[in-house]
Amino acid sequence: MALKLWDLAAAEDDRRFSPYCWRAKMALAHKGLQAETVPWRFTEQEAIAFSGQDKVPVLRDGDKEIHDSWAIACYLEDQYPVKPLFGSAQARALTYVFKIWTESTIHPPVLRAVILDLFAALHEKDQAYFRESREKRFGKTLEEFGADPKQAIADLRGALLPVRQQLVQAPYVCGTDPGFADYVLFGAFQWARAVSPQRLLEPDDPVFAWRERLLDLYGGLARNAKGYPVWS
Ligand SMILES: N[C@@H](CCC(=O)N[C@@H](CS)C(=O)NCC(=O)O)C(=O)O
Repeated sequence: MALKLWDLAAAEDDRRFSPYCWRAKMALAHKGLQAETVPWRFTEQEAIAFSGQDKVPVLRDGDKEIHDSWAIACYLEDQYPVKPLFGSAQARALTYVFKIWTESTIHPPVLRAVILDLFAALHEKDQAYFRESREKRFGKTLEEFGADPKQAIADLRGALLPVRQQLVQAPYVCGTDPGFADYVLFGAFQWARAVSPQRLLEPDDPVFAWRERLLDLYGGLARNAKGYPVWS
């Protein structure tokens, strides 16, 4: 297979929890492309050293190497123009803003809600690295960072307001059809679902119904992936 994606895995090879890798997998499926996914752990730096950096997703397409989920989306859009992920130059620019918003406003409360479950789900060879690198980043212990999942979930639900306003008038963030902005936000939910039974959304939330639609796309690619059932 020409396409290969290095994809973050937890203790089990098939528990894939990176929000950035989920974006890339949904984008590949959107384009109708099949990729072999390679389970990768934080401490397997040498396996992706060929990319010249230390993070996943990394995509190999024939003799090309692309890393960073945004770069992968742009590469797929330009290389495989069928079924656009953005649709226009303006939409690409606005999706970039949405990606930054998601990472700065949505990722933090999701991580606060699930971090202790995530830590428990990691491969044991990754646990010391994860604890040390994240505690340095947060300036507190994992236990302190994840001490109030209830508040984190309340913060997340509040932060989703602009998306919720859109989802009462259209099935997707991108309107009538899903696009890369949907996959960017959905990655955050797959991150949580892969490692934690926390109930992030209530069934009467329009974001819940949107997540159901995303879970069902492409033959249930995301729903069939190892993770906790979403509550209904
Ligand atoms: N901006 C990058 C971020 C990628 C990223 O942070 N990936 C994480 C996994 S979720 C990673 O590989 N981290 C390696 C590490 O922390 O050492 C993207 O959008 O792809």
